[in-house]
Amino acid sequence: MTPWASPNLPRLQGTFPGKGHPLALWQSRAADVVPLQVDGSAGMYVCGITPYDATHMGHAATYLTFDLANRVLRDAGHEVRYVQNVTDIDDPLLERAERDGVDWRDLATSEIELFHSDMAALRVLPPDHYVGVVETMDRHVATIRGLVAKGVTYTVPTPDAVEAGAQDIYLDLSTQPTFGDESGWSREQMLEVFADRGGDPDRAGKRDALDPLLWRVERAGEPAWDAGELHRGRPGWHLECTTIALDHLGMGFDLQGGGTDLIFPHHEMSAVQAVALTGEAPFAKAYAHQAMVAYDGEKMSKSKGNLVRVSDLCRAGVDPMAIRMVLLDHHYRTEWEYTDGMLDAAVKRWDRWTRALATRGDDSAAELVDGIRAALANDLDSPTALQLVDDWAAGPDLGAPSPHVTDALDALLGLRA
Ligand code: 5CA
Ligand code: ZN
Repeated sequence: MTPWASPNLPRLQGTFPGKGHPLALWQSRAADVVPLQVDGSAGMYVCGITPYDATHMGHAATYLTFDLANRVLRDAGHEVRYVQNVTDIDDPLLERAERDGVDWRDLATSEIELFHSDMAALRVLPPDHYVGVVETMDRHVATIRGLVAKGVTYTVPTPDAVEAGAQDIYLDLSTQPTFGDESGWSREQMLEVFADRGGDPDRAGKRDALDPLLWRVERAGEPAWDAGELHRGRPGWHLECTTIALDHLGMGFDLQGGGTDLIFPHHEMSAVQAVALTGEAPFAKAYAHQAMVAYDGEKMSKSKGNLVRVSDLCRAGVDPMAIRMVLLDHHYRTEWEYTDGMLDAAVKRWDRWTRALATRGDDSAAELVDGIRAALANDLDSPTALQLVDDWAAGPDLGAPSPHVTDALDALLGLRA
């Protein structure tokens, strides 16, 4: 798929001395903030949307977090290979299309377009490889074939299959000693959320309640694709991210990202499937997860409907840079609840900054940029970075514009008037 158009990304190396610091991120396994061990170019995989409703502030927070990571890595001198998927076939999309009486393909197409305009408005750098599941179905089938050939799968009787005798395929987790390494969760923790997050712990015929679905054979009225001896069907959710990350980055890529609701099962299963297929580990060398953004006392979610949509705010005339500032003002590892007052405060803050950029001069630009670089490299501490800009903006008026600070705010924070 073609992603949204890229905003301009000013290069700071020519203007400011040195370059950005190496990015360090909190790793729950190490219980510490750890520098990424990037060797040359950096590979980053961020789980993309399931396009059945519009981008809300929670999604936007997640994509902005990895936009910051992308900007910090580039400013540190790395080329970034950024990969993002689009879950353009999955149960939630089919269910919403059915509920609304629309074709699931049309729903996906219109929501993907809306997502693109939201990302472009927020000045998020697009991925280099932006990959839908439907357009790469052969690759997902190839992954399953590879797993079947390894002898780590089994089939489960599927009486409601369209084709008599066709059976759903599962991964046998008892063959995978690395299962659990990504999340570090106990079996009890896993079982507690599995059903709520797309799993099917009670499916009759499974060897273990947690075994992930790899291939769902065709049911009446559901879309399905040819897969030869596997029978027509469609992949289980986690499989797409295994396949797409391996195809574009290979094992041992630098960073996988998403919201904390993806820690388990999604990232755990994507990783264990890749290990099962390749016999190598790890899948991703590091992970980062955006804490959930709430609204009206609950996690903001498309399924619950308690949403603040980016597109609605933009249509109401809100400056996307104010939206970006609201998001940047919260550290990615802290849960927070969106309130309307946050936008008003951000509009005023952005106004103070843009006035300072017109008259504050560039005399202390290098010092400011050093501070922003250090804050962002330290576990993407954007609230501290914003505070530094506040302090700078409150400084003496030198009666001259600040082109270097303007470029730095753009390159590092994605903020430009
Ligand atoms: N397509 C899958 C990933 S392969 C998916 O989770 N899609 S999604 O549309 O449901 O979510 C897109 C991204 O937004 C995910 O990384 C998810 O973790 C994140 N996300 C969803 N809700 C919130 C929220 N309330 N706060 C923060 N991030 C969220
Ligand atoms: Zn994913």
